[in-house]
Amino acid sequence: MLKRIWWLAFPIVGLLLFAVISANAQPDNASVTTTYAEVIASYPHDSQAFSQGLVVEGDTLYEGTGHYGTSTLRRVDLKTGRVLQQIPLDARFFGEGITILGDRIYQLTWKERVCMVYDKATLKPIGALQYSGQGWGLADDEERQIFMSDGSSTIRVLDPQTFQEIRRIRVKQGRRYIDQLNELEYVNGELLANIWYSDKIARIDPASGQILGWIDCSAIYPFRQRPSREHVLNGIAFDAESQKMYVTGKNWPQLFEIKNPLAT
Ligand code: DDQ
Ligand code: CA
Repeated sequence: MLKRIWWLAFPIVGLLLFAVISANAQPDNASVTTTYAEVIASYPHDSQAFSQGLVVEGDTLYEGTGHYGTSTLRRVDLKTGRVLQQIPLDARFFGEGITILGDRIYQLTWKERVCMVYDKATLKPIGALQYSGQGWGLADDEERQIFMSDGSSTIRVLDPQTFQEIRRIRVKQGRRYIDQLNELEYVNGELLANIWYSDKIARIDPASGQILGWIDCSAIYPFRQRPSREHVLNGIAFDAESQKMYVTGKNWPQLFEIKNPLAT
């Protein structure tokens, strides 16, 4: 009698295991939606600019550009694309992401582990901060946190004064890590990151690191029209006042205003 009951345990344990495993393995696309970017307007953009960081305030763009020897920080008129002012970086530096917090502009360098700090009004360098590893994208929450990507699936949250790490965000879709996170923008409580060599923008929950959705920009400047495969989408800018969102890329001839899927 006891022996017969014992054999029953196998299918029961198996069934239980199956239930537990399938409950945990949430499908990668659970509640993750893709929005296709809709172009509202396009403006000229300096095709010499290897865009690495983009911030907008009204009709003024701030742009950081890359490559050794030609990296810059520039103030640009959004509508005409005209460069109003620019500061060259030290030739040893490969310029990366930028962000503006208060009256300071921060600009990362790719492998040089130096973040340049400038006075926003004059673009004069006023200091430098140190960090470890690579520097790719930069953004802030307009309060007390700086977000920094480095090409991995991890985003560092930094103290704006000291660049000390407060915490890390591990970016995941379901249980899959999403890496190659590049230029960043903080939009209405979400963190946006474009993915290197793809035309996609990830919408990230800064608290959990979970992907909330994707913005597919592949139709706005098709790959086949680009002179080089390095000319990737890289640059998201958001103007909180107008709720307008802009994107451009490395050496793209245009900057696009796209419909903001996160508009309030
Ligand atoms: N990153 O922006 C993705 C971080 C780096 C892009 C660098 C691509 C250009 C390669 C040129 C190498 C020159 C030493
Ligand atoms: Ca940005």
